[in-house]
Amino acid sequence: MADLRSFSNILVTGGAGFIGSNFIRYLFTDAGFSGRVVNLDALTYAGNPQNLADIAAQYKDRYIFVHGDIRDAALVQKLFADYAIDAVVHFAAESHVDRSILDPQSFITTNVMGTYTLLEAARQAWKGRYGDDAARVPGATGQLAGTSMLFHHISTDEVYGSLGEEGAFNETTAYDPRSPYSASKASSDFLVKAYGHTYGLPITISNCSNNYGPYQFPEKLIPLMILNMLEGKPLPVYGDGKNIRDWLYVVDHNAAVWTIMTRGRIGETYNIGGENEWENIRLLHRLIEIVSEETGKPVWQLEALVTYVKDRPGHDRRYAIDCSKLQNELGWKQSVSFDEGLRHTVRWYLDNPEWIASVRSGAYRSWIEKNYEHRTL
Ligand code: NAD
Ligand code: TDX
Repeated sequence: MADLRSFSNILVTGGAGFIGSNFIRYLFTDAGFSGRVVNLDALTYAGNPQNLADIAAQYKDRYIFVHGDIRDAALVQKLFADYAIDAVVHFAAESHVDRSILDPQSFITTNVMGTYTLLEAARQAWKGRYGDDAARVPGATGQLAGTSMLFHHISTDEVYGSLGEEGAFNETTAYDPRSPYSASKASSDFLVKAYGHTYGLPITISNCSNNYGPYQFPEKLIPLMILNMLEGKPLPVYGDGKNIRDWLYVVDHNAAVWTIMTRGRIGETYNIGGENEWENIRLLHRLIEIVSEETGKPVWQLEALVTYVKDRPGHDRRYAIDCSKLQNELGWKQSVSFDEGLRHTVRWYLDNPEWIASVRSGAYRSWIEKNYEHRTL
């Protein structure tokens, strides 16, 4: 299928985090992108510019890192002007559900206000270039033929709420966010949709299931469990361990994002998923087998670390994604099997002890110490 649009200067927000850094790597190494990337990241505890040290060295003229905040309107406006931004991929967010339960404020300011700040800067910078507000025909997409501007918003399946034993979320499922994190992401999705409808801003949105892979901060289930196994620490399973998540390898997520950016219909939402549902406890047993095979630690020794702890408040029971729209309309398919992806991820954490040491900064450790109570019975 032919690409509908191409870009010259892409503003990636949150490009020092897990998915964003993998996305920038994907742009330079797999996507055939020949333009310039501006990576705007505030370097919170989750942002690590080292994730892209090799890319920064290799693509000096085409990769620009800006240490700054998406809530800083003057900075964001200046970036649009200075770098003639024609596309935004908006990853920057507070992303961890447990943190949102303990301290929701930054989730609201970054995920909601930050998204608004970016949308407004895009609207002002692109005014008149995609069909300006006054001239726009109501109901039209707002994009003029031949223009390539695009605001792509990265969202999550968590906005749809929690499923029972059957069924899957599709793009028409009603929003029902249940944690401060998912409520803040839902709010940002609505703002993006509103800018599309009201101002004709050329937008697309993707809602993806749980990602895993290299560079994921070790607060999320898979890297936390891998590192705790390596260090002989307890493996905390929330509640009865039977909550279900759908898992997708991060590179497959990013390939889907690029597919939507280059070929997706303006104004549309696309769900992205792995068709790969796992109960947390079953996933942990599989991970234990892989870590055992890769390290020689006996399975029984790792199994002995499994510790059931108090459940996450409001813990969503099951997520599952119907991504047939993306598959049928745009021809996206995932390429990495779960077993392959998990093994690659385990090896990556084994091979990168310096990365682990660097993300385990004082700030991260003190957060865990302060909040560890939440994790124990
Ligand atoms: P992450 O926490 O690893 O990275 C977030 C990045 O955003 C960090 O580099 C951080 O420094 C930056 N950031 C935070 N606040 C900022 C601010 N105010 N200004 C500028 N930069 C800021 O998150 P992730 O897992 O890579 O998730 C990226 C996006 O994907 C998020 O929008 C998240 O909601 C979404 N998402 C994640 C998953 C998942 O499984 N991780 C699944 C679906 C959707
Ligand atoms: O120590 C743990 N023990 C445990 O049982 C942790 C950290 C998690 N869990 C459970 C909670 C969830 O059921 O494992 C599951 C996965 O937890 P997380 O890795 O925290 O992910 P989740 O809450 O599902 O949210 C993730 O996927 C959707 C990302 O963090 C979000 O950013 C994304 O939007």
